[in-house]
Amino acid sequence: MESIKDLIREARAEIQKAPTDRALGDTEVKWLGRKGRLTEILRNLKNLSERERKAQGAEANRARIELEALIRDRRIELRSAAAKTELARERIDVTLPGRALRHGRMHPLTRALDEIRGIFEQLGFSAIDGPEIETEWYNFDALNIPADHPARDMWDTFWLRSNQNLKSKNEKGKSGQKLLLRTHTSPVQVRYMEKHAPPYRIIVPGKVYRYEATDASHDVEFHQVEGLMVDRDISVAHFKHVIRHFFERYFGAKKLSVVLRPSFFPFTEPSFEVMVNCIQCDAKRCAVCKRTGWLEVAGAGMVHPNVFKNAGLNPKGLQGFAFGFGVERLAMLKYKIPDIRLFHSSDPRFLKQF
Ligand code: FA5
Repeated sequence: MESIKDLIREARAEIQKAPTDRALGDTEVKWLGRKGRLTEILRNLKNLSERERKAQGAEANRARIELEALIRDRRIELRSAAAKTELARERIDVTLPGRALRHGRMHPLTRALDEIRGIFEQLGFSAIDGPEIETEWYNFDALNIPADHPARDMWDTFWLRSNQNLKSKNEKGKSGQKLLLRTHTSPVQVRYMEKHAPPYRIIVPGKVYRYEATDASHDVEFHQVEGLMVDRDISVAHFKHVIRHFFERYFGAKKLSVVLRPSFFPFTEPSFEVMVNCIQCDAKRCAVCKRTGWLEVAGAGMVHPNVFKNAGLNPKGLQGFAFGFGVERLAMLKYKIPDIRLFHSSDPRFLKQF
């Protein structure tokens, strides 16, 4: 039988040399495991004479206790060294410059819509909503644009396939009406007048859709703001004042010239195109105003009597103006944005400028 003293010496050296916790585990198994060398000695004690058994048994038990203690100490040593290495590796250098947080910001269109709403609210106009999925009646017929009228071509339309579920009273009993994505915010004029008694002073900011090719100033989905002011004696002079005040405030211009050019909309009579002097070049003639010194900013006119009738009102003694402008186009002018498609690009280089 090996001398227990030699064994202990050998085991002690191995324990001290174990480089890792895992290697120490192997050493522990090698000496104290079920088939370990010291375990073997303890197991063989029964084959010895009683005298030898007593002497060796006591020595082997002492050896076991000593090895267990050595292993425990070495394990603590190795684990704390490993933890130190880990901590050093994970050390955070608090003096390194931090990464700047990117702040979210308002989309330029949201800003434009908020500003527009704010200016009109100060003039006593209330902002009203309407549905984006509209019936043929509200988008066209009620606005004095009957089917087959060539004026329908002014608005290239996205028609929807489903013609179901149009039985509500609002649809004037016209169930089976064709549905479409509204091409302008004007249908809300009729929807509002049906439910409220005059006088009116509303704006309708909202999304509209047109089935047309896109380019730098045309999109298939854009925003309009409709305006409607109706009472017994509202005239073109009132309109001119309101619209000039609005554009002066929106563009931050001290004095803006507004010119109404004759135009045609089936739902207004007379109808105008609203022109303002170019805020970009101050009439010095630039590419934005196509060297005319004027910008076309809205369509407008005096509400046609047929529109009052279609909303269930008696047009006698009622008069007022309506207008509609494109929000993207106004924001493009104000912030010098060269292409309308940038609004939907989600490009952070564009968005972070606002
Ligand atoms: C209309 O939509 C009329 N409903 C406006 C109106 C309201 C007239 C009330 C009279 C009374 P128009 O199709 O011109 O009109 O469009 C109005 C504005 O929407 C235009 O001046 C323009 O600024 C904007 N717009 C029109 N088409 C597009 C497009 N494809 N992309 C972006 N903006 C557009």
